[in-house]
Amino acid sequence: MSAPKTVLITGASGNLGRMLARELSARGYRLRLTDIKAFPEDLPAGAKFITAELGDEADMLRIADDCFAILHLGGVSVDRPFEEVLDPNIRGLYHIYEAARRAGARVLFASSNHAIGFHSRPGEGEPKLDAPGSFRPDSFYGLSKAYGELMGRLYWDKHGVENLNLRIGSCFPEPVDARMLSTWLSFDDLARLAAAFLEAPRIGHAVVWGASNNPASFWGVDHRDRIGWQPQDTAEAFRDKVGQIFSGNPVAERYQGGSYCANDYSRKGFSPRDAFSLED
Ligand code: 15L
Repeated sequence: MSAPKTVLITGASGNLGRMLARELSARGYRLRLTDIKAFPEDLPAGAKFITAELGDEADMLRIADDCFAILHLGGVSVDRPFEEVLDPNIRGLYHIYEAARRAGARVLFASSNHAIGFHSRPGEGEPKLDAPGSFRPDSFYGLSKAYGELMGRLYWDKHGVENLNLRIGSCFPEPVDARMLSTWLSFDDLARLAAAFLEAPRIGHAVVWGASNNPASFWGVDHRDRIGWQPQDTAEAFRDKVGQIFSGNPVAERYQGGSYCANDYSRKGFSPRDAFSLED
């Protein structure tokens, strides 16, 4: 039997990192976990934890040494001011890709719907947004995710570092509002995607929408066939519970990124009725 592959998970102490550590440990992977915060529970079998900052290049190169894959969940994961995003998400991302290049590792980048958040939500019968569509970041956080995806483009084209950019919608135990009937990604679907990513023979540079099998999804085609992933859960099961929970903000309700679009919004003249003039 061949030796287990070593997988590095950054941002391992967060909700998604802990869940993936448990799931991948159960699937027999040897895990290296890192975060700036201590791992808040018992380490799963076969896992080693190292406290480190993404902004520290030497640490990142050392931690990723010999890894087969990096699941990069680390960094700022919500809408924050530019200065807070800069070091972990911009400089840190470069360290992750340099580490992957030197280790010969593939990268699963936890991108976000906020890289495209200023696309309008499709109405009934209107076309959904396809993955090759344009970036329309809704925040400095979303902008850092667009940069991360383009970093993956560069490292594949120039260095052959394979990468999958998962544009996560809303990955929580359950949807909590009407928007998440479109954007929800279940923990189980994410775990199945991570396993498929690790097993796929060839990925290249791929972009996949991180949402469960939601009929109300905003999103269309992507590269999921490259890893043979099909989500099995659906937000529709929660429609009765959350289908009437709206933000009350017209900017948030118009765009895919929701409240991230409305935060700090200062464009003059917005009214839901003239929204079409805002497309360009
Ligand atoms: C994200 O990118 C965030 O990490 C998460 O906290 C949610 O805000 C999610 O997007 C979302 O759009 O629902």
